[in-house]
Amino acid sequence: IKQEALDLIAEAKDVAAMNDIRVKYLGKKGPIQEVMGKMRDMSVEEKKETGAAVNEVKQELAAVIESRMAELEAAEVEARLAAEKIDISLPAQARVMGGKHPLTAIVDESVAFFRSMGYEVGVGPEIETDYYNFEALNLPKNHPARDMQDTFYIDMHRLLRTHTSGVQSRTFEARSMQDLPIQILAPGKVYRRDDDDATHSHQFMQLEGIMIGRDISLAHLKATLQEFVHYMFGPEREIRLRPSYFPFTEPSMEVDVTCAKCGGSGCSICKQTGWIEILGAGMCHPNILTIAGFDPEIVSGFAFGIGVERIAMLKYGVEDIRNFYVNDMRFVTQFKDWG
Ligand code: FA5
Repeated sequence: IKQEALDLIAEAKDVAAMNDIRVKYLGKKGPIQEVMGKMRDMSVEEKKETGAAVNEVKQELAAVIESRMAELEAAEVEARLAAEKIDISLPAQARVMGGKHPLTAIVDESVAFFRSMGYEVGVGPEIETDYYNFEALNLPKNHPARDMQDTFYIDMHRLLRTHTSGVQSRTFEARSMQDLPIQILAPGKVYRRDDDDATHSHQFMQLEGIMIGRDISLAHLKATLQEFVHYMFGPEREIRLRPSYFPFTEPSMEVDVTCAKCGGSGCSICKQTGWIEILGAGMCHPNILTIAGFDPEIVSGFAFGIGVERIAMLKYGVEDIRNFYVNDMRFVTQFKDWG
């Protein structure tokens, strides 16, 4: 029995095999236990002799099994460690980093520019009241100019703001003569019931700029916008002010920038005019200042509303505004390193 067990032990390759051998030879149903069971019927003399022999075999086998088991266990741990070893020479897996959305990049750049000119950043709610979006901006109910911006109404008094100009009314109302000059830039989303096409979206972004103080003139407005355009598009780009109409500014104007593609000579992008419209602006209407409690004889100011998508389309050469909103990774990842 002993030799048979020792041969098997020598052959065993792993801890599991050794366990089987231990159970087979030293377990309750093993041959050693069987011999010990038979000892009951033996004479005292035989019992003594057999007992001593069986015990010796049992102890020897137990010792051999134990030491072989320890060896095999150590070998298995070693093998596991070798297999798990981290290879620090392997190249690291590159982490996929996100990037700024092009519209966020334009807003951030604009905020940096206007901050450098002394503007603070303001915000207004996207769900606006009829009062701040229209009435306080010189657009009483039934005013025909309300149709200029087709509105998503929530109920009789609340709507999704159609422009960021509500921030004008809120700002003027919250400030007084002691706060002059007031310079605010308010970026944000706006909503209109426009049909989506290559240049119109039912949800888009505007940057509202407001400056009021003493002796603020159209020259300040023009210089501010010219500087902004140079900062955004480069020093060779010119602007022109075209007369327009907004109920909250007088005079009102639309501002165009020279077309980058043709440099002003006319092409398909600028519909042969050489110019592209980017924003609406004007001098604050005396009624607006009066509604807000400022004396228009002493205080004057200007405001402008820039279309963020328009700027991004011109700057990055994007031909369809809807690209900004469909989250196609092939489109957005192009701007990853630009912001
Ligand atoms: C306004 O919204 C005025 N509140 C701007 C203003 C502010 C005038 C302060 C005077 C003083 P307008 O509707 O023209 O104006 O919109 C301003 C800009 O938003 C446009 O020049 C254009 O760039 C952009 N815009 C207008 N409608 C859309 C649209 N559906 N999709 C994308 N951009 C648009």
